[in-house]
Amino acid sequence: MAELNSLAGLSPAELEAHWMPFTGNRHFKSDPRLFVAAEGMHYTTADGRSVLDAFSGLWCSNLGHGRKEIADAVSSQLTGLDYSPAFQFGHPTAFKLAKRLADMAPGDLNRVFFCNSGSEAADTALKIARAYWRAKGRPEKIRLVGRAQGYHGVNFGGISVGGMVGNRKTFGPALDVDHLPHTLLPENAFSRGLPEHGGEAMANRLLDIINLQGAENIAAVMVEPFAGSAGVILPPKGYLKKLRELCSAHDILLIFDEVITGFGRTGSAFAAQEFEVQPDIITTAKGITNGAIPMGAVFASEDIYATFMQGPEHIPELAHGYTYSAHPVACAAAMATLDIYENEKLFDRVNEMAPYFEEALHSLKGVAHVVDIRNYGLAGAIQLQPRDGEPGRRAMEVVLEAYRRGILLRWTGDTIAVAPPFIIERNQITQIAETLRDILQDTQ
Ligand code: PXG
Repeated sequence: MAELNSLAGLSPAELEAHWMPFTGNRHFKSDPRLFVAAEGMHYTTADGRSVLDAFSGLWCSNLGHGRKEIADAVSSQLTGLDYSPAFQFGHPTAFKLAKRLADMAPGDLNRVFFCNSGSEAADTALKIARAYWRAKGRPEKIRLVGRAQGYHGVNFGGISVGGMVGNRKTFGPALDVDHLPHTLLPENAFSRGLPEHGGEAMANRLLDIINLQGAENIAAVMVEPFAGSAGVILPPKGYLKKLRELCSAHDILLIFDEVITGFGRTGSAFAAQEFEVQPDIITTAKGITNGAIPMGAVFASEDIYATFMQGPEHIPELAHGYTYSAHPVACAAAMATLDIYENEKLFDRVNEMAPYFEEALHSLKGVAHVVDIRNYGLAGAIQLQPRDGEPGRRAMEVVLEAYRRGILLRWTGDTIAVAPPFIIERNQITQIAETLRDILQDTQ
């Protein structure tokens, strides 16, 4: 009976039927971890335990869970206008949301293209970048530049530009992309906030790629302002500014993938604002609807949009879009989400809590296995020494033990990532750090 309970009544056949994403299916199904409810900062597991969400689901539930305002908005949208064709017809909430997002975005990134996920946002942005140069009469500018350890989702453009080799190598030929080196430098270990060393030098590596391929062939550079999935790899001071400078000097579009950094994670609406660097395109998803309904959005500059607005007016200027682009229900969820960010001043709250979060994470310096700690805003990572011959195992064990002790974290390689909802309280931050300290001390 107890076992049935902890499986939420699922039969073995039901457990088997679901091919889970980015999960060791056999490992998971031998000891499932099931959530059956969520409210505020906590999940409830199938065996009735309360688990503190220290990862905002998967970097998306920035407002915490069970927000009634979002549920109400979704519900009334569903009964009012459940679906409206995405092509050739529109519905008002899409336009209202786009304007509201444009007002939040840095500089003149005023044109918003909707999709349903971060992966779709990435591929949309890459296609816009290539089509932009073609529309400008420079069709040879098609090459794309990414960065080692970058993550831009799982579609073909994203895995090509992305620099997580494990996500690409089993899928055959990807696009032919050049990659900048990542910015995780040993001399920056245990930096608080942006690291001091290597910013300009790492950005200047773009010159090697330009020399190799010719700027006249390069459409865009795509990076995350800080790399999230790879374990919160921060840009050293000056790095993003230098990248911007080089891209501008060589007529290369700069795309920021803000799927994680967008909507307040850094303490500003977008990392572009926080780091004072203006990209040409921003991709977003996740926090745009608090994770409650799938949605992504790509922000393009006035120049990019204007460049497309030529040719016969009845012909689509961009041959791209999804059945569920600007889905009415997602738009309603996003509007309600933006209301909450605003009404509860939650980006300010990130700034308020960030120093405390930083202090708590860095208090783990010197604890067994810890070789680096990184943080910015309400994002942090604790990197462990891998166990000999078993890379990734130690961090996995720590995260699974944390789950048993009532805290949801995430591991990537041997790094433990922390990214709590913005409503987290100080005592909960302390609870995360102290639980990790205890577990690390007990871990082989
Ligand atoms: N770009 C970035 C920067 C991301 O972080 C995506 C694109 C893809 O988004 P979708 O919605 O297609 O999954 C992401 C997703 C982790 C983790 O553990 C990170 C992501 C997803 C799941 C887990 O850090 N990022």
